[in-house]
Amino acid sequence: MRVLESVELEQKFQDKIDKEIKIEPNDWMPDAYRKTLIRQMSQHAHSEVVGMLPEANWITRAPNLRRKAVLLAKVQDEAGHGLYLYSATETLGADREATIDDLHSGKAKYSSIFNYPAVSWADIGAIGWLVDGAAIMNQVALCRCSYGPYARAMVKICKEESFHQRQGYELLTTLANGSPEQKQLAQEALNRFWWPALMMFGPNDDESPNSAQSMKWKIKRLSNDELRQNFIDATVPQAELIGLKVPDPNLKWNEETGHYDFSPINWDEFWQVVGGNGPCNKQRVDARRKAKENGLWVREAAMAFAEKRASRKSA
Ligand code: FAQ
Repeated sequence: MRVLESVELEQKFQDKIDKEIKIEPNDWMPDAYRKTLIRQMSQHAHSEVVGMLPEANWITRAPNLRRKAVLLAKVQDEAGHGLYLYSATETLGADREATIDDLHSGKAKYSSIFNYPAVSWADIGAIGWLVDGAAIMNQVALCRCSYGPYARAMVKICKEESFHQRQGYELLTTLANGSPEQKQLAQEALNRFWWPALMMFGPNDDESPNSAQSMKWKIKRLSNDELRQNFIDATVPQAELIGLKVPDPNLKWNEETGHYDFSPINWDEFWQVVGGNGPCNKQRVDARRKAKENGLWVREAAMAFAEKRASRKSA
């Protein structure tokens, strides 16, 4: 009887998804749907927060006041994205503190890209152009995700990411049109970030264990490979427009498919980075752990204030 009930509930749930009706926090949902969303959304939140680190490192070294103000605003936006996403994850019953502890213990994943260092000012342009560009390609599809709070958070996030992508491209355009040394800096940044940006979309579809179910539940609308191809098709002409060369000898427009062909991705490198062995994994998690320790007095003071106010009200 109970098995029958759960089969019926699952069928009704899938019918809703098929009819494009959003799933809201108090609606019935299969445990596996809830778990998948908590996994993806918390990883996404962690990515936004860890993603602040490579860029924040350059705020004090921005070459002028305008660049500094823009970078500061961008990094603050990423913090805001992390907060929306942690809140959206809480609507599924996840405990925020436990989620963050998983990041700090090294248990939780976050995007592979943020384990690469930003070694020159041009890397700040490459991060905006390529990393935010790849993030938008993925997140525009997530605006149509079946889970309401995630889909709605994505709408605002995408608007801000568009500004980030443009500021990165504008920064690299300026360098590419500058002195030969500046152009070289821009080219080197593209060389460093191109392949890691392509890896952001995750493993190839036939190696992606979560994709089939996530597509059925309309959490994902486009596959990892489709999004990656769309990103390449959109980005290569942008590189050409500013006179930079994409570091792939096999990159070629294919008239028959209407897409660019490209070289195979180095998945060994990807799995090494995801497994904790990238150039900056340890540094990134240590920085977040330290930030939590340093903020302890603020949390304690806020709690003491809240308790005092509550006891005054009840007196
Ligand atoms: N890095 O079966 P799939 C940003 C893992 S936000 C690390 O294909 P799925 C903004 C995956 O978790 C960037 N791990 O997985 C910004 C899974 O492991 P699990 C973040 C990765 O979930 C810009 C395993 O591999 N965006 O950049 C990665 O169906 C600038 C098998 O993979 C999001 O998180 C990776 N790149 O598809 C901030 C978007 N790829 O969990 C600051 C939301 C895969 O089973 C500065 N997430 N893995 O142990 C998604 O759309 C999906 O989760 C994918 C992966 C597409 C990332």
